[in-house]
Amino acid sequence: MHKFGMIALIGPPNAGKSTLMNTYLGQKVAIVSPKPQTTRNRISGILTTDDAQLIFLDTPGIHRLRGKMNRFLLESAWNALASSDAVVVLLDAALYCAKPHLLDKEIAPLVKPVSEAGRPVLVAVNKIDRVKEKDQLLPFMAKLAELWPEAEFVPVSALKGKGTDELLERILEHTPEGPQMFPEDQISTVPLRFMASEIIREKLFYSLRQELPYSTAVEIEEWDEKSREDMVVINAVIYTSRKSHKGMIIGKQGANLKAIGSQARKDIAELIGRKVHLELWVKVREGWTEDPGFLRALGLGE
Ligand code: GDP
Ligand code: K
Ligand code: MG
Repeated sequence: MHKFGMIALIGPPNAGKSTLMNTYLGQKVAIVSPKPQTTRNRISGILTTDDAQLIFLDTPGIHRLRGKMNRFLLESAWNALASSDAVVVLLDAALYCAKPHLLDKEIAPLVKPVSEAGRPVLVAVNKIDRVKEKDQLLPFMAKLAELWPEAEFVPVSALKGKGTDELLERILEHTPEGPQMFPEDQISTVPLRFMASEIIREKLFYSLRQELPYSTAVEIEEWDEKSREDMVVINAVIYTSRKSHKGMIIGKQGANLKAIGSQARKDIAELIGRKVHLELWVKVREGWTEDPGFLRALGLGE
């Protein structure tokens, strides 16, 4: 029997949703960073095995947010839930073992709305590699089971790939029968050029300090596979909402932008399996996070 299903990955920012998806796909599809809200759009990853195909819907973290863009982030998480066959809720076990009160603040509010969506719920108790006192884990799991009686619990480390096979088996138990929908070498339902723009955004996140990356967006202006036989030529624009940020992104004598560009070029080349020539530009566009037309153009709004 062949199975096909959509699996929503939800949970607070930084729980490890994007990391888990990338671990399953063995390739970087979703951007990962230690900063919350790195995942803006809903990104899907396709896992194809001999007898199943799973579409993982990676979502932005569910938390209280303000502003138009942020409302979109929240909506996209709930939409993923609505179109899924099963939901995996990720949580950072190390965080809640150290600060139990955060469990009530961040996870308890999810129980009712997620359970009411009527999908099977698997809770991936993540980052167990970081739980220092291992004997904390069992009482913690017991507390979780009390909080979320309808859920199944699987301790994992998404980063180290521990417990992830077990989690996958449990996911497959809840995956309906269905035919393979995508070719086996396709890793995402999202176009490559969008994935490339996400890679550039990831490098921005790593290289910029504080709040700055949240006011940036990346648009691929040109994706040329024909002009040059040996490589793909890509032109991308980094938009920022403030003039003062432009200089920070570019850095002294362009050093920062150059570093972002060379790191992104490597990852994009790996993603598409071809050499890449990448040009990055920085443009100021004031108020873009509140501009519905521009957000739509970036795929950040309906
Ligand atoms: P998301 O916001 O839920 O998508 O979380 P990310 O996947 O972006 O991960 C947030 C941070 O947690 C990153 O720095 C990851 O490397 C880290 N992380 C994710 N899973 C694990 C894990 O199992 N163990 C450890 N130690 N770190 C993890
Ligand atoms: K993150
Ligand atoms: Mg993410």
